[in-house]
Amino acid sequence: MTRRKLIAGNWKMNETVPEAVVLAQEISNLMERDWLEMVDVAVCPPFVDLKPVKTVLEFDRVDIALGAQNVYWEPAGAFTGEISIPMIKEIGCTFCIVGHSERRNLFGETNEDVNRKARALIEAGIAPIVCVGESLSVRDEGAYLDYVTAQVRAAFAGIDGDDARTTVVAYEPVWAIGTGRTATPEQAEEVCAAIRACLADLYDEATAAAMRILYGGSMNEGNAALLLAEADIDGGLIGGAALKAGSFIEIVKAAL
Ligand code: 3PY
Repeated sequence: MTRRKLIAGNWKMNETVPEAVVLAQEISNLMERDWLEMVDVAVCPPFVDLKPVKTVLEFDRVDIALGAQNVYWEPAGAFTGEISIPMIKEIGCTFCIVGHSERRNLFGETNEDVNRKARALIEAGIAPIVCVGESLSVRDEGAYLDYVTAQVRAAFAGIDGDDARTTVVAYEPVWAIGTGRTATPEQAEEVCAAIRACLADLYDEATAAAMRILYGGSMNEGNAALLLAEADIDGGLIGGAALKAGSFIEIVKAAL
């Protein structure tokens, strides 16, 4: 099964609106349009930047998808400070990151929250990018495969196989996020293969083989090619390197 690779930039809490417009414009300028026939590319800016970035991408007619970094599962109501799925859908988001370790660790997001968000996104036709990954202490204790696959099982609870196929999983070891330390291709592949085996167990081989599993955690232009060459790594969720148009473009090229 050949899976089309996905390179998604997670801009995190970076870029004011004018800065985001410049970055989107730089990415658009550097992106050869025929690359986008071979690889899927998405950018996930902060909420306030979504519309201005969408405007740049639409004006340039560049087929780069838009994703949000988080969302709340209720459609509307008294949830001060939250952003709903209809809001991001109206702007044109086709992806939404859920359960990034920064949200789990800094904002107390639980496996149950991740599952509710993923289910609500699927219902609305937006593909969740479900993030999973172990901390350094879990890795050092040795039970990291059990830990990560338990996160996967919790995130996919109540989601059927057809819907699961529309989602993306991102393996992001917490010890490799924002630390400049990257998992080796072998370390990343070991966990991505275990995630695929877990999905095959939850659903079936065909469903697992159809689903994209990304690696995230300090992927950059220097290490992307080797990581992306692994059998079960179908793309990258890119942090810091997504904020430099030239670096992001090199990662896209590595995925071709
Ligand atoms: C990183 O690369 O640091 C990320 O967290 C990507 O989501």
